[in-house]
Amino acid sequence: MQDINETICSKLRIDWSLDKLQRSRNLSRIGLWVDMDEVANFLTILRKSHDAGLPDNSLERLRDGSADVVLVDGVFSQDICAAMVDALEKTPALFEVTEFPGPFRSFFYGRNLNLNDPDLDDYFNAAKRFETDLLRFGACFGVDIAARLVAVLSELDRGHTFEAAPGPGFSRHFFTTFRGHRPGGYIPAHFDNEQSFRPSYRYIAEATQGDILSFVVTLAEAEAGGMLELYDLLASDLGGEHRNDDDLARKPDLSKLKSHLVHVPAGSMVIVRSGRRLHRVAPVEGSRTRWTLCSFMACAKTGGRNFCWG
Ligand SMILES: O=C(O)CCC(=O)C(=O)O
Ligand SMILES: [Fe+2]
Repeated sequence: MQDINETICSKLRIDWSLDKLQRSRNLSRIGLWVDMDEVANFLTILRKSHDAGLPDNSLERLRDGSADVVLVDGVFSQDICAAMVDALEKTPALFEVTEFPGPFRSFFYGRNLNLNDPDLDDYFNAAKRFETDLLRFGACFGVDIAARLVAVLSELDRGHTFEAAPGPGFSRHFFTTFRGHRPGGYIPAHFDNEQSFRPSYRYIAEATQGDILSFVVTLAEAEAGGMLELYDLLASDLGGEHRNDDDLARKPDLSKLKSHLVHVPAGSMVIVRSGRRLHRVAPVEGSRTRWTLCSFMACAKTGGRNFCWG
């Protein structure tokens, strides 16, 4: 049987030399956390520049509320991001596609737990396939995507592990998914703490504790718009008063809230305590799709570990 990786790589018709990508990958090593704690309006943002280790209490600071945003540049090089997006756009059949609800003009490569039917058998089967596909896809660009994300997150969290959240038996949730937000696409304002009421989150609720955090790695920014917007509103309880549902009557009046648009360039990762912080993806403007890798995560009940899901 022909090597599947070879097939995928040639299917992608990659015109990026692996050499060039390797070189730019080395250049984009995680670096110095310069003294760039900024207070943007109502938010404390921890941002790093290049060339040294990351403070290992960064995620603790998100969890205890002493910081609101952690932004890490250079998780992937911009060249690798451009090459991956090019491949994703030219070869859509590489991954299973799931659409967001129509008005959001967005899709996943992979499956999203929020949108999945409560019967998760297919979801867990699909997660297994996706893990292999993601590994093969990354190998075409000389990078183990999931391992890279895990290494960065772990460095930010005292070396604790990050892994796909467990399902029944040996099954695992999606560790992450790709997301495309087409022109006009958006995600309305919401909180991500959904573990207590969404039936598809039952294994997450069983295995984790505390607030949900999320990470978003930009692979391609929109031409304009499409940024993560954080509002000056924190849910006071773990369940979140403003759930991610369509009950418009309970939505806060956004026009009365301060907000901040977080600029996350291609290759950078933003992490926020999205369970409690009201946020949205502002509408994508221009003709380009906004591409990201995005996951939710929470502390495992057993401690020293974090579980992630897409
Ligand atoms: O893509 C982003 O920047 C955030 C996505 C988000 O808020 C979500 O999926 O819950
Ligand atoms: Fe969210």
